[in-house]
Amino acid sequence: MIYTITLNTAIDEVLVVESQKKHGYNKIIDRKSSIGGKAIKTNILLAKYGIASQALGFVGGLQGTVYTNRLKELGILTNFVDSETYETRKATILVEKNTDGSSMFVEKTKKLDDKDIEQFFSKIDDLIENSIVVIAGSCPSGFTEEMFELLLIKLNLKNCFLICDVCDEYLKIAIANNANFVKPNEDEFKSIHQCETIDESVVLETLGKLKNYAVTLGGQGCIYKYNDKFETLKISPRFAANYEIKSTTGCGDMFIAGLTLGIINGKNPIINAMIHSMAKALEDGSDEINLANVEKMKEYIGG
Ligand code: TA6
Repeated sequence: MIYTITLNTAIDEVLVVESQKKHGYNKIIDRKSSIGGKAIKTNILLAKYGIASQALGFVGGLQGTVYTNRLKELGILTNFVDSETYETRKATILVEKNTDGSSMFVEKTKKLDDKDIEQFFSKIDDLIENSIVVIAGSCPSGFTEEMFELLLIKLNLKNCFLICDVCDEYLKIAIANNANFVKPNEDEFKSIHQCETIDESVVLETLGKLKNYAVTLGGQGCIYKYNDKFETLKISPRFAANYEIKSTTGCGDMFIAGLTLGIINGKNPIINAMIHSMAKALEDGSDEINLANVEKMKEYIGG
């Protein structure tokens, strides 16, 4: 079984406008509701390929009920702690058609209580061993750095393959605990290593102790190491010339989802990560991907 842990769930309201008029009248030309939170995108992608997975983490409030029901409709097994104090957040994602930029506004989280934490760790103790586990996204209030480290230690002791898409102190904890794969983007990398530009030497210097990792560089591609292969993978400028990039929000999540798929089916995980991430950029929704576009992305990787 593949497990994902989305500690901080959210429902994303995606608003599409021509281009944002600050302090002005903005006509919404499209809106959609996406399933937010980071690790959950792995469940969503695997479900599209008919691969079973289980989603853990925290939900709460009315949004939490909606969140869980939508996942069940997708055939995803959910095993969240349903908190009485914490609430699944609402995020608003503003997509501007005339740029490939999108802006995200994410609610502050309410606090988990001790009962929630206890329930969560007993699920981890009872459920998971010898599995691939994707942990991605922020931690809600009440889930401390110490708890995050305890989670990694427990999963390591259970012989799990840990894929972590986290940032700041949590990224440092994932590196210190030898996560099997980490994926900082440019900002997240710079949050743990001050540098002007990210090149292979600073990546090796910062992440070199890990066996597998990728630093994603948006439309430029990524610098990765996987199974002792270290290289830079570029995205050809022909990609943006041939396709309308609608929204890059969620591309990092889909990178992790594609990587997990590649590990499961034994096909190059990093290429899988890239082509699914690129295909997601062609959609407005933060959880959206058209599988018919995925293979077409391959020709744009490299020169
Ligand atoms: O990366 C996109 C996204 O996962 C959105 O779906 C939105 O829910 C947000 O980021 C959640 O990120 P966070 O780090 O707050 O868990």
